[in-house]
Amino acid sequence: MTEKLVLHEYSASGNCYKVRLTAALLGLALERREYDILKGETRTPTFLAEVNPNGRIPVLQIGHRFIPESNAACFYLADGSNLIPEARFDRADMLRWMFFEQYNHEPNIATMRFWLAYVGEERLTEAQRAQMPSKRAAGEAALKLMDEHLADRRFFVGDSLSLADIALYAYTHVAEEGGFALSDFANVREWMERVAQLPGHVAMES
Ligand SMILES: N[C@@H](CCC(=O)N[C@@H](CS)C(=O)NCC(=O)O)C(=O)O
Repeated sequence: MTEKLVLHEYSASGNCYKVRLTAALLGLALERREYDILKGETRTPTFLAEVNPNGRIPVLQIGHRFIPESNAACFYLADGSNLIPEARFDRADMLRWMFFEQYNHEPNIATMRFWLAYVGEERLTEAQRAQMPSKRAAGEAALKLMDEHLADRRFFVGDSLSLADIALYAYTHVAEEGGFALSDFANVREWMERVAQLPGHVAMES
């Protein structure tokens, strides 16, 4: 890649970690720019006008162009690499898990983690508190589905690491910070260990 890659991020965010992990596994250099989302730094007029009108990180900057949405940013970095399966079915299956991550997993597991570990339970609004039981149940259902899928597989798609694993690993490996017990999900725990052992793997706080 010839253009400079800049990651606009909040380093404790799993969505941002997905992009850093993808880049690390591919040996790509990223310049990092930190924003404090607890202080609304992605909601300033400048950020909205120049980086992402949706007011969120991560955003991958490629030269003068910007790709918001973590999974799209990972796809940009990995396009043409072995993190994207060659077989047509497997590529679609990889996308299936990445959409599952965004719809069934991240809105429950990541949100619970953010509320409990970063905002603090005592500072949640009544509306947020009221959503906690349903988010907990939906997060547990997502983990159970993953655990069942991994019963006879090493990785989510085919027999090697793909972006599906990276997308799901990011918030699963810190799910306990959101109050989710991983002790019941042995297959998930073994898969997380497999991902953590990969050459080039970087930890979230790196
Ligand atoms: N679907 C988006 C979600 C992005 C997102 O929710 N980012 C959060 C941090 S993980 C954020 O920027 N929050 C700050 C805000 O909404 O003001 C993705 O996968 O990148």
